[in-house]
Amino acid sequence: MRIIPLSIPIDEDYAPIHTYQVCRVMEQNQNNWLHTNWILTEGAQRVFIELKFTLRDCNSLPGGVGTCKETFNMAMKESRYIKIDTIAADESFTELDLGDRVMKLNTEVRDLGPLTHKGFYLAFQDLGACIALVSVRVFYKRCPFLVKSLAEFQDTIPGSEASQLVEVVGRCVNNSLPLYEPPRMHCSTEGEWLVPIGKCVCQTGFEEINGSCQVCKVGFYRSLLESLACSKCPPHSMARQAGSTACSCEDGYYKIDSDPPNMACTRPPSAPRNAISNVNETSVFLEWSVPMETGGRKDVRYNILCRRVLPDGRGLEECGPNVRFLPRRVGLTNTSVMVADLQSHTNYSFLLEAVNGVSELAKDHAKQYVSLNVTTNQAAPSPVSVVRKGLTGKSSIALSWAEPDRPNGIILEYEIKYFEKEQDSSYTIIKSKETEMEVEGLKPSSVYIFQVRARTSAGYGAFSRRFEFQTSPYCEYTRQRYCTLTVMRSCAPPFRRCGYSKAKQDPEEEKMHFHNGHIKFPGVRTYIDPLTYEDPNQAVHEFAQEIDVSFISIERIIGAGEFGEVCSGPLRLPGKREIQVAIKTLKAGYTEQQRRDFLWEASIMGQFNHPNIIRLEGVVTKSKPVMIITEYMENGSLDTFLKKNDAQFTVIQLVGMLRGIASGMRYLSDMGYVHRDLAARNILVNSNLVCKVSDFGLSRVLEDDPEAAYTTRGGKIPIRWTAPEAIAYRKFTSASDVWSYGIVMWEVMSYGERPYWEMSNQDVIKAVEESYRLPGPMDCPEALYHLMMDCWQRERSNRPKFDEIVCLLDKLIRNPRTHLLINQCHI
Ligand code: ACK
Repeated sequence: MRIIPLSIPIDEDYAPIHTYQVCRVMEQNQNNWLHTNWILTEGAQRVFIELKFTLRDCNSLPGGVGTCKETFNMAMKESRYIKIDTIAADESFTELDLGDRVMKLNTEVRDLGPLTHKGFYLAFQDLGACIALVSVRVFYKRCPFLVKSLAEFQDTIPGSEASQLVEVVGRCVNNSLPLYEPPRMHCSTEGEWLVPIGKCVCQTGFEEINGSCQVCKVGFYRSLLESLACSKCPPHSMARQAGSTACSCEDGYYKIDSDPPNMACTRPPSAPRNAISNVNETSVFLEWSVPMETGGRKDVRYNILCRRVLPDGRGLEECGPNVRFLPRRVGLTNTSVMVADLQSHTNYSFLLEAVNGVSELAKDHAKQYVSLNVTTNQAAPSPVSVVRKGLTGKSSIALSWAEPDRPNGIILEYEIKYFEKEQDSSYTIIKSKETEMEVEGLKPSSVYIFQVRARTSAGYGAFSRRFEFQTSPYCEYTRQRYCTLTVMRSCAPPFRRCGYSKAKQDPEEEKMHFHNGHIKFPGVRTYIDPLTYEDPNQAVHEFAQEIDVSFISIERIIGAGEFGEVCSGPLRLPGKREIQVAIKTLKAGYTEQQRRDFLWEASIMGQFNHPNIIRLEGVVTKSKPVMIITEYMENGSLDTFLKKNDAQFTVIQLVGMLRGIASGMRYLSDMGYVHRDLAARNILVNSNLVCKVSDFGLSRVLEDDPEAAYTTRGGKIPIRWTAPEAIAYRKFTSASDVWSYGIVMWEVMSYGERPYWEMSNQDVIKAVEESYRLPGPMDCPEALYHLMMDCWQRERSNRPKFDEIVCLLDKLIRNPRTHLLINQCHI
């Protein structure tokens, strides 16, 4: 190609620029070519070509445009020429610009790839333009050598495609290694490192400082790849060399595999302290304090070695397998143990040893014991182990049994307890001096449970296990089964029990009947009003056990009571297993009257012992704050619990809850106690859905001084739950409790709905007076609503008694389809 320099262009600094020019705009059929030399690719598969050029505006040419062009072509050749692109100028120059000698320089970049040969030619084709090519720069991009996250990535040539990423695996620098996976980076066509994956970390014994791995100094260690830096050795350990991956324990100190590397080395504990024993017949309760020195560990456990002192100084013999340790003999976590079934009148020596996680390693560490010598007392007989059935009739069973294995004295008599199977809340006890007897007055074709225990001058032994025997069938079977209540009425006058039958006894045998845990005969146990005590403190201590505050830990606040916060936490009474309790506290600054009122509840609650009455564990009165400790009910109060679990229970589950409440109320009414504030909010629910009656605070005040109750606490009278006669003239009786129970039934069946909704108390009194009654809750079985309505009879003597309610609910639970007729449970 012939190159025609048109003029010598200059740059901004007026320096001449050498260019290749062509300008044959007036001549026809131009085809001028400019070729480069062969350009080596150096392995690049994609190259960039940057052109700088000027181009003359055809319109500005004197004498018309003619064949003038304003573009030129760029081509490349590996094996043959291929057009890369037609290049046009962003800016073209005119005559005027020429005169001013101002360059209107254009820059265009094109990329080229994939290249397959070692090199190529470039060529520029002019078809009749006026061009000056100032520069052609051919280059390719690389991702440069890089050290990142302790990994080296080599200088890398990008791939041939425009958006291709080339994955490069890095090499970990000295003394480092990949964490989880080898480190990787990606080289883009723009020569940039992108998307880092994985990383290297210094190997253990080294730490990263300024991008390289430096050895840990003496006294320091690094054991985990995940930790950043070397750490100082924990107490009682050392690292004698640089680059340590762990520290070794000083003499006399140890570590077990499960100890974390940053934990101090530890040693075995010293002996337990302040060991004491408490003998109860043939049981010994041992208690001690934690060792002075735990060895720096939290896993201190205790082992007991029990040895019997042989008579006449013949030495010691290990206690045999018959001795029981509660909760166990070795590995005790608490500082007490109950040792049971020792021999009576025998000397024992106990060694108490404290151990911890490193005791096994410290072979040469002399074991440290504390020793206790104990003499057991007279003991009750061991349980009767065999009870046999003899002659059996339709209403009698003959029994015989063997003397206990260890009578521990002369047997004075035996007690035989029996009840109809699955009716264990009501049982009968008879006594016999012989090892046999005939039990009479039983129901035909019925299964009975029998248990026997022996008594010596040391007291009763434990009952035998349960033995199950059945009576023979009865010819008038159907009538008997039809309604046990009819039979009961005729044969067992003092016992108002559904399905209960009385045994006829030998006059020799003394007989007592038990009704849900308390003796019913010869006299019915009744509730004693704490008011009958001159000194209220005496009443509290008569019925409530004083608990040392050190046995209680308050863990959280669960609510607010009338006198202070209600909390919960564990109670650890010596010799008893730990239980969760609720703790009612009396807030500071109380008056003497408030203290009495607060403890009053405990004096009442302490008299009750029934599975459906909240159990009092004891009181704390000797330290402050004064507390009432009761069993803990995981699900809190019934009304809140039901609201939280709307529509979550089956009818049978709800009836089961109601049955429990009725059973608790039956017990209270049998005790002669009128609750006066029975409502779902005063029922507590445990984790097994067992409902228990609570809140024994209000009744006393009303009983004591009705006027005062109405003036000072009038707002608290639970109008919606209270029977009309109790509202009108304070006639509080078990029958008014039954009315309240009907309201509780309604609350339960409607999952905690407020009785009479938002009606005012005045409107409720008026509506009830005018015979309005709450409607049946949604999905409430007809039979249950009937029962509620019966509880709300205006005439209180027409309301059912609690034992009838229990009986009816039992029937409903046994056969949900039963249409309940109260008459079936009348006595
Ligand atoms: O509805 P709750 O959770 O149940 O809130 C009240 C709160 O304390 C104030 O009385 C709860 N509460 C009371 N006695 C006990 C208990 N024995 N067990 C569990 N929670 C209790 C009650």
